[in-house]
Amino acid sequence: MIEEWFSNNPNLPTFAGPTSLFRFPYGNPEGADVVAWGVPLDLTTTGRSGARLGPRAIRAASTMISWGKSFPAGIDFKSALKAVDAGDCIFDHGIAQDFVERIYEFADRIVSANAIPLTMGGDHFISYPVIKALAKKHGPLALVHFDAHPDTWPDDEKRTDHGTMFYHAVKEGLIDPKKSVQIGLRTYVEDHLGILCLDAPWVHENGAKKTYQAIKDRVGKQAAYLTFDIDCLDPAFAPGTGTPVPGGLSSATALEIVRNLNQIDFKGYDVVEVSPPFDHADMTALAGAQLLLEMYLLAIQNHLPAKSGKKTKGKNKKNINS
Ligand SMILES: [Mn+2]
Repeated sequence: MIEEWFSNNPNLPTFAGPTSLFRFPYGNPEGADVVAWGVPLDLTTTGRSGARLGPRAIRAASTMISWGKSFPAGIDFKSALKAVDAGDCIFDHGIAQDFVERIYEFADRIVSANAIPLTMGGDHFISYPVIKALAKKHGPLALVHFDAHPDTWPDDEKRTDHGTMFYHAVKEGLIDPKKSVQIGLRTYVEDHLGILCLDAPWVHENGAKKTYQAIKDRVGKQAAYLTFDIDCLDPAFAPGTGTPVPGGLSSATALEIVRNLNQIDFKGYDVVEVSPPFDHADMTALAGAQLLLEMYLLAIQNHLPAKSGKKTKGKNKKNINS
């Protein structure tokens, strides 16, 4: 029956059945802890397009890792939280000026439902309206930003693209640069706007452990947002992207860093810039899906203590009173 297709049935074939992210059931944000959703937009790319096909490819690739328990912690992630796939943000590609508001509305609905957005891009611009919706609730966010590019190139007020949206986000006070950090960069920008930059050579020299420790030191207890542009990975590991730059992180290094970002108060996560037309053997889509799984596991670690803490507190109170 249809519900079995979304269950943790070990006999569920990876090559057939539904392609929601991690085979989460489809559903609305209200009542969910984590909401996966896609933003199939690539209208602001400066290089090769195709990231509009990213959400579909990431979902399909995710069926390969949607079963069993997580590695290495052995978390039964399918039942740890209430997670849903809320589908894709819909906008009319013929009304380009409309899409910022459409993405913001979708993100705001997730945030208003007290759920954590787990977003699939789309080009990197899509992080901007999501951050805007989160900052409205939580104040300026610490940005943890994996990328080959700074995306803080200066821009004027009338335009934004996938290389300038964080310039606007800092200028608008959506991001707190003093608490923010960029990882894996290998393109030059004159001004990082006060954001700490651990560029790719720094990560290669210092390794994963010093990198995640530096990120945690930088962010502290600030409400944070994790965004992963897949081009942070070397093109050898992620060829399917619009603006690849040689000299990037390996999948192994990136996964180790992200896996160890527990104890950061992430309010949302995304993976962007997966462009299936330039991919081979689904390797970039699979890397994106694996990173989203690591982010979801972070959400479980961060969310569960709060949930069970509330329950315990309630129970204790009741016991004392009774
Ligand atoms: Mn990039």
